[in-house]
Amino acid sequence: MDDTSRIDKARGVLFGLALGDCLGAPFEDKVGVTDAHIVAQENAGDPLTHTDDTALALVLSRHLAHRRGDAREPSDLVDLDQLATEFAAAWHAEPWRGYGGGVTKSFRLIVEGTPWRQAIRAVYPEGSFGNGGAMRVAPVALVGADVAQVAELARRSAEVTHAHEDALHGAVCQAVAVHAALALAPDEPVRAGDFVDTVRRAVPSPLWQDKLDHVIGLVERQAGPAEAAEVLGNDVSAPGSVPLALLSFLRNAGSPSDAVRFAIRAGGDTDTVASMAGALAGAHSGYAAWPRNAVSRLEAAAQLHLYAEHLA
Ligand code: R7I
Ligand code: MG
Ligand code: MG
Repeated sequence: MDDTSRIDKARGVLFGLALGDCLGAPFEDKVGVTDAHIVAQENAGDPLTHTDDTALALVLSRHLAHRRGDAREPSDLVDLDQLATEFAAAWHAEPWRGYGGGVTKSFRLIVEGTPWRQAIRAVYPEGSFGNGGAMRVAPVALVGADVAQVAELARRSAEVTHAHEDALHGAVCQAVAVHAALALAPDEPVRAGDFVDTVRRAVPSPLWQDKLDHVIGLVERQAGPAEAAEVLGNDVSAPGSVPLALLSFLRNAGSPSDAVRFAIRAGGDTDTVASMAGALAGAHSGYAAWPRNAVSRLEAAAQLHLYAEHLA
């Protein structure tokens, strides 16, 4: 792949992540949302404001961009102590971005000086199974050389806030899927069976295998958003949202705006599911496939361009 296509795809990922977050946020837990409602949001005149999903993806992008020069081993790209501090500082600077209840408490403890490993078990002793690790993970897919590296970086980026195995599987699932979508040419059809098999090998747990089987079944019977949410879930847990994002992409491959709209119409945690679906769709189709009017109004557009160029 030449440099121009790599940068276009990296922009596709980061702008898709941010656009899904911004467009999905106003529809959280709303029922009866139609494409017309979402299109009106896409075409509204005001700047598009993001939530915690994009805020923390920007922190992770900056972290990876800064560490690229020094990293001797690929795993050095994520410095756990430093990343935990950077995430907590981002929350502290903008606590109004819509953060989850558990991470809010952990971040406060970290800012006050509690070591992160202790802080992240203060609310949920087994660790949070929220989708926070998965929602922000896409940038690691831009820097990992292969599936094994992407999976390792995904786990490291997630474990500084989420200790529960399902949250870590969620981050790995999303990151490996973004990596697989980056490897396809924009005009190449996505073979859902092969695509899901690649992801499946990275998340060896009965719950995730079952979820991914359902994804294949829903693709085969061309399920709509309501049925998808019913079968896969659409909540703030990692297993209840990452598979729905993957399905939203697979059901609308080659048409990124439709992938985001599908995710929003599925309801529930719409900012996060649409953001993850947007990262996947952008990884496949590239930046040029996003509506120019909407991406130019993203609050963080300048930073997204910068990090996409750095990480590509
Ligand atoms: O995972 P996290 O960063 O949340 C991300 C979500 C996204 O939808 C964002 O857009 C934002 O709205 O929040 O934050 P956590 O607080 O770790 O987890 C999110 C939620 O998952 C928590 O507030 C709980 O409702 C739930 N949760 C749990 N509930 C019971 N027991 C997570 N872990 C547990 C648990 O162990
Ligand atoms: Mg959010
Ligand atoms: Mg959310």
